Amino acid sequence: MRAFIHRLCALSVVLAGVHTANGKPEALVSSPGDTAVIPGWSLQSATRVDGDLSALSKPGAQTGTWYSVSSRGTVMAGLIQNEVYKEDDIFYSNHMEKLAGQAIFKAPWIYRQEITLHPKSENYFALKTHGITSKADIYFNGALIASSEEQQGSYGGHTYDLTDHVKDGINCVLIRAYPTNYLRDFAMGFVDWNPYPADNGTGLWRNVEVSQTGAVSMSPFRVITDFTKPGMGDTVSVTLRTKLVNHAATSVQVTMKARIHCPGGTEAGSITYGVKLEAGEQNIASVRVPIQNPQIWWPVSWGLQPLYTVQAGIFTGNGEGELSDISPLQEFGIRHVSSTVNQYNDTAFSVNGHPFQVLGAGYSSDMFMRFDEKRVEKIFRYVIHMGLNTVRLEGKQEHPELYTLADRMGIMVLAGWECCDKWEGWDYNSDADGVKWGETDYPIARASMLHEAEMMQAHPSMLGFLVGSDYWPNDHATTTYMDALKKMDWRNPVIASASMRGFPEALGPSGMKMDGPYDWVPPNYWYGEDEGAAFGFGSELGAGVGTPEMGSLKKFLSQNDMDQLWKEPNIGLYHMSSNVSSFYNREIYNEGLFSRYGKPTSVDDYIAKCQMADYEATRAQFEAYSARQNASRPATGSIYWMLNSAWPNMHWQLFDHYLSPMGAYFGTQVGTREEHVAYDYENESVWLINHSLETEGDREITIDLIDTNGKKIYGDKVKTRTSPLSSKEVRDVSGIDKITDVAFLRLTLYDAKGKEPLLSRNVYWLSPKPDVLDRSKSNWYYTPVTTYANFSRLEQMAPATVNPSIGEVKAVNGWKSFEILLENQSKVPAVFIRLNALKSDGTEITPILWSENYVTLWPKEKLYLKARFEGELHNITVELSGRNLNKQVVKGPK
Ligand SMILES: *[C@@H]1O[C@H](CO)[C@@H](O)[C@H](O)[C@H]1NC(C)=O
Ligand SMILES: *[C@@H]1O[C@H](CO)[C@@H](O)[C@H](O)[C@H]1NC(C)=O
Ligand SMILES: *[C@@H]1O[C@H](CO)[C@@H](O)[C@H](O)[C@H]1NC(C)=O
Ligand SMILES: *[C@@H]1O[C@H](CO)[C@@H](O)[C@H](O)[C@H]1NC(C)=O
Ligand SMILES: *[C@@H]1O[C@H](CO)[C@@H](O)[C@H](O)[C@H]1NC(C)=O
Ligand SMILES: *[C@@H]1O[C@H](CO)[C@@H](O)[C@H](O)[C@H]1NC(C)=O
Ligand SMILES: *[C@@H]1O[C@H](CO)[C@@H](O)[C@H](O)[C@H]1NC(C)=O
Ligand SMILES: *[C@@H]1O[C@H](CO)[C@@H](O)[C@H](O)[C@H]1NC(C)=O
Ligand SMILES: CC(=O)N[C@H]1CO[C@H](CO)[C@@H](O)[C@@H]1O
Repeated sequence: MRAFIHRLCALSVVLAGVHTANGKPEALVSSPGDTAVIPGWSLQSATRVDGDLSALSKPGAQTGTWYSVSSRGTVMAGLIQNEVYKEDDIFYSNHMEKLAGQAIFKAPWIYRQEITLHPKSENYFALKTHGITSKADIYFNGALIASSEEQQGSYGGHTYDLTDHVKDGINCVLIRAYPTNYLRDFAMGFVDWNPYPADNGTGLWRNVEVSQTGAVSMSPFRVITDFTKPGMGDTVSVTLRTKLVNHAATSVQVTMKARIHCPGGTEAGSITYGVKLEAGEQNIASVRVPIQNPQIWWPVSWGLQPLYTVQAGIFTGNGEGELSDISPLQEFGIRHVSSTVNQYNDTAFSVNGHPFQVLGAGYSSDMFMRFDEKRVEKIFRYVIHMGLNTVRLEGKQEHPELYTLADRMGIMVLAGWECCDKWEGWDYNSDADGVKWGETDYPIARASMLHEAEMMQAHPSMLGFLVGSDYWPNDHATTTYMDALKKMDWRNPVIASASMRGFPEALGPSGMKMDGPYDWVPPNYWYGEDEGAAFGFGSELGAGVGTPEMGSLKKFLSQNDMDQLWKEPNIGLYHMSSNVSSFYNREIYNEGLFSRYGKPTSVDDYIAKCQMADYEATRAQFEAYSARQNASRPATGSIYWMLNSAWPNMHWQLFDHYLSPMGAYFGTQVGTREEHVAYDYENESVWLINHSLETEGDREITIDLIDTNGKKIYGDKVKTRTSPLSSKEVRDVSGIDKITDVAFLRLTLYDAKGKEPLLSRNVYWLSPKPDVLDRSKSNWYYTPVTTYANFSRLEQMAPATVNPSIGEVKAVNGWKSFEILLENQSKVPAVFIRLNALKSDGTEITPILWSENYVTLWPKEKLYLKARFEGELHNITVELSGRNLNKQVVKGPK
């Protein structure tokens, strides 16, 4: 609090908007068709603002002591931007706890900005919001243009007419954002993910825009195509729709002229569309354009992502008159997405006519809703590099940029509303804490759905929208959502909820299961027949892993916090889920870890063991779902809970907050491989997995089982054939019963023509008996284990000597890459070798794309690994560590 007041007195930033070279403020928008984001704001707590807001919303008021913040940002984001709070500090240990419950966050906050406009007669001005948390009063030049009755909800986007209030010269926008309660308001809560931000996400988390038009304005285009699958002929019909509004008090004749461009930039078609609009009339302009030899958009693993664009202007008269408005440049793709609920009531998606098995993970926004497009791009690169094809957004729909990135990168997006809180406060739902919906809530739900559907509609990356999460919307809410989606020409699947608890008649069964696990289960769990095991569609599930490596832990945990990790395995931890949740401690995880890998002897030993357990866990989940992609009850999809965290966290992530990949990441990367061989822990057998689309091929698989001394237990070679999008069990693994303590199983997959290329190589550590699950005692978040696998023999393994040699650095397009050859010089396997590339100052290079990591080498085996990263880094080193290896640091390429 002291820091807070100190900043208040010290700051005297005046945001005066954009200036031209001659010092005169430049108009934010100056001619019809212009739309501009209000570029920044002055921010202050309402408790520190004197006088009435109407007066304060007139140009010239003094806001010199206010904070200067970006175009979009919650209150906490703004305070961090102004260094009232420092991210490194509040994310450290439990420092954020002291922010919770402060009175300043219980009061409204004011965002204010002056903008220059030069109105002309017959021009119209509008203010566009895209959601303000939790609700807001909006003033313009002294007038209240929208009250908090109307401007409600994080997704409530509205357009307000400013025309009568605009002055020539300086104008002022002032927004009072009200504090947020997740149970009462349609906001973006974190439920049990992490501690809540002190402001509950209050404020202008999205941009506010001003637009200038002639008499007629147009909305962004919605795009509909009749494409369903390749081979339909050489023409696709594309229908483009936009809402035209006549703001004038007289009728007008207008003409819309649009151009569609091919991915390469050549023109694919054009439209001229004339219409007469009566005074105040709204009209949906709908035009069809044939596109010859269409270029089809594919998810990243199946092909390219060609994107077409459409943009239009609207002119008065028959097209020769004045420009009235311009639509935003809209990218779209030609592709088709559908879903069915199969005979088992499981949802199965198709993309371009092919069954599309979802291998995905749950995305989280930043805790303070900060959005950095570059960061999201890095996250999406990791998604692709891990072999995932989908992200699920649960109630965190983010900004249009996220969908554009997904379109360009070929990642599918399953969006939807948030679980629990206000969003699921339907009268029938006795499980939800949220305030029950009343009559005034449905218009907010409608505005939210309209706005988000309009934003998402044209994006080829959209796989579907889930109108409920843990629970399904009641009938009134279902109708509200469905009407809004229809109005926005929604063309993708709409799913009632992410669970099978029930469904509204209008939508039918969701076909998605939410039966856990969320906490630790052993790898063989996934090969079972219950709950989250590999059948049907798991909408959010995983073994709850994602432990960061030491380098990251030291950034956010104190020495005491780190000691607690292994010395007090059952204690609640601030960097786990929130303190009211079942996932506040690591009790279940730690019991499994200590029993299977042996009691840790230090924090380093604890983290090293965690990495092995995490790797096993994510690999098994994705392998089991892949193995059963065409089983008699197919595994149609799996969303790992979760992809990333809102802040530095200990679990539910595949890489950490600092974008450092760890065991959970590399287990996923193996488990999702396009062509793969996997071990079925339950059936003691080998599966051949194929996620690719093309024709059949011959393959050779090798199976090797050795003990901890490197002695052979079993070996075999299998020749087989493979077909697209399917998996089959090819051979039992013999010798599991001959394991005395721990054995290593290596599976390799080669092209049948010869040894190279190696398509997949996969090493397991196995104990004579797998873990024994008590499936009758499963609950919503895990299945208990009665007897654990025993890997404690790993602690007494003879040390291995591994000789690394690093090759030349290659630089291409701002990226650098190098190869590293690992060579095991010993007679014993070298177990779970981690490579960590460091900058010259000793800090970890992140993000980094390793071809694989945490590898286990056979005696005398050689293996090449590749690393790729962005930027100009010199004098890097690579640190090598492993289960039975002394840590060594190798000088990297210059
Ligand atoms: C945030 O929302 C929770 C309900 O989910 C509420 O208990 C808490 O008081 C809210 N915080 C603020 C600052 O209003
Ligand atoms: C699928 O769901 C419907 C509706 O609840 C139910 O009637 C039917 O029995 C279910 N089928 C199966 C195979 O579970
Ligand atoms: C849980 O966290 C809240 C908010 O930080 C705090 O007020 C409360 O005392 C905590 N409860 C427990 C049991 O630690
Ligand atoms: C899955 O496809 C493979 C062909 O690659 C086939 O051998 C196997 O029988 C199929 N599985 C089922 C259950 O149909
Ligand atoms: C596992 O093996 C059993 C017995 O051989 C067989 O009935 C079952 O179908 C196998 N399971 C799978 C998933 O292939
Ligand atoms: C998977 O199928 C594709 C197309 O059938 C083929 O090109 C590829 O070789 C197959 N992969 C495996 C592992 O057999
Ligand atoms: C686990 O394995 C170790 C080494 O092989 C052995 O000494 C120990 O008794 C085993 N523990 C249990 C509970 O079986
Ligand atoms: C790299 O190391 C060499 C000495 O080995 C030194 O001369 C050079 O300045 C270093 N480069 C950078 C960028 O640190
Ligand atoms: C593939 C291979 O055998 N690599 C080396 C393993 O280590 C021994 C030394 O112990 C070397 O002689 C091998 O070349």
